[in-house]
Amino acid sequence: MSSEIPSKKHPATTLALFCKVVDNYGDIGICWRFAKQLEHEHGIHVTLWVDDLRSFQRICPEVAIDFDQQKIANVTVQHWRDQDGVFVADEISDIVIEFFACDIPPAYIAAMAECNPHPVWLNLEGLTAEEWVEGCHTLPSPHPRLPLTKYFFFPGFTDKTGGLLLESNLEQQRQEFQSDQTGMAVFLAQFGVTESEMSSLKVSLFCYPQAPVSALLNTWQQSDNAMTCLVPEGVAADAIAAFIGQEPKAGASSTRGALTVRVLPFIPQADYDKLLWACDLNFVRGEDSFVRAQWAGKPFIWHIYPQDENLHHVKLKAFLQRYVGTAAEAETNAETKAESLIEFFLAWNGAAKTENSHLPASSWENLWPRFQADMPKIAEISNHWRQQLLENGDLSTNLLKFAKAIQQAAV
Ligand code: TRH
Repeated sequence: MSSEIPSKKHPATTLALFCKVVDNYGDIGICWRFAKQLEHEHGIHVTLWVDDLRSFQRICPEVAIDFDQQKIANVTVQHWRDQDGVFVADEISDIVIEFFACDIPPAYIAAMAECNPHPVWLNLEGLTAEEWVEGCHTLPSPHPRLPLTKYFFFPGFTDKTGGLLLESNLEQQRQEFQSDQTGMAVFLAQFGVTESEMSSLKVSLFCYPQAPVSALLNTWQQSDNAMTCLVPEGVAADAIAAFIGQEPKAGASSTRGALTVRVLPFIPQADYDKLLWACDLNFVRGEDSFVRAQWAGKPFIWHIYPQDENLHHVKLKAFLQRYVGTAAEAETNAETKAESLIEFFLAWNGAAKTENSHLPASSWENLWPRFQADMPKIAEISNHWRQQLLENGDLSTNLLKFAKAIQQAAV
């Protein structure tokens, strides 16, 4: 190598994270959380390359959509406009991460090959509880032409995977928030939640449009106890509009029978955890909110991202197997396994009994009281699960450890 080629420092201090927003908020949601943690907790200088600043702005209002480059929370945010561009070796980060196998610009890859040593190149994959992930985690994939190797890095639920994103102070923040009743009331009051609603059964609702929301709202309306459903603007819009009888804009609300539905503004990501911590039951979806609900340790229902040929049902069942199965195994009394939780997960995702079939309204009326009666047991399962996940370490730390091992092996 020529002496003009810069030598990279050890340990790694720079990292480029490439994020293509496929849809919704999960891609940027995960990358933003990850970038901030690397920067703040590990002192890594992160450049987050993102192609869709508008989606980013929805979860992080500080984002300016017309800047090519900006610094937010110390992270350099680079608008990734296209695959063009000219790159030289000294612009290349020590660690380069493609999120969800997005293709990074060819000139960037060519410049990576010019670096000495080469950067650590990782493909950060999507989360699934399926067993095959353990066999693929950290597998190398040599570039067909260039002297570069890309490694697969899988988040996951076991110690044979990369673990889950978790900030080091999250647990402490959660405990502080939940032990401060006044603070929690102030947080909820900003969304119009009244004092009597504070003491009702509080539910946050985040799901895809296919979820059987109307049937559930109808059941809750007839519940024996008061319930408050907090739903961010844009979520389950048709069902919410039908319930409240008006456009489901932030601030809109309606009470029918035992149920009050309140439409919240879409909350900045930093506050979304607080909503999960303040509620008794959380409906979450996709990947990032799903993981946050697990750290919240409250009962939750997951609406999985739908995939062709019901592939998502396989993933859903793989998760349930681990989540309910492991928790039940750990108990001496196998009765702690909550059947109603499994039933709810499957029914909410159209995976009950025959594939793709949603439960008829009468079945929700039967399922909900059983689920509600099981909630203390389900809360125990959630807590047990959270403790177990903590033992796998967190994704950022695990990934940096792996990157360091690759760097050391290359020296
Ligand atoms: O938005 P999602 O459905 O995102 C994704 C994408 O569809 C992606 O393509 C797919 O691969 C992935 O799911 C599985 O759900 P998710 O992952 O929960 O991301 C939502 C993000 O939005 C998360 O970071 C939390 C945040 N959020 C807020 O900041 N404020 C809110 O009010 C809500 C409801 C969510």
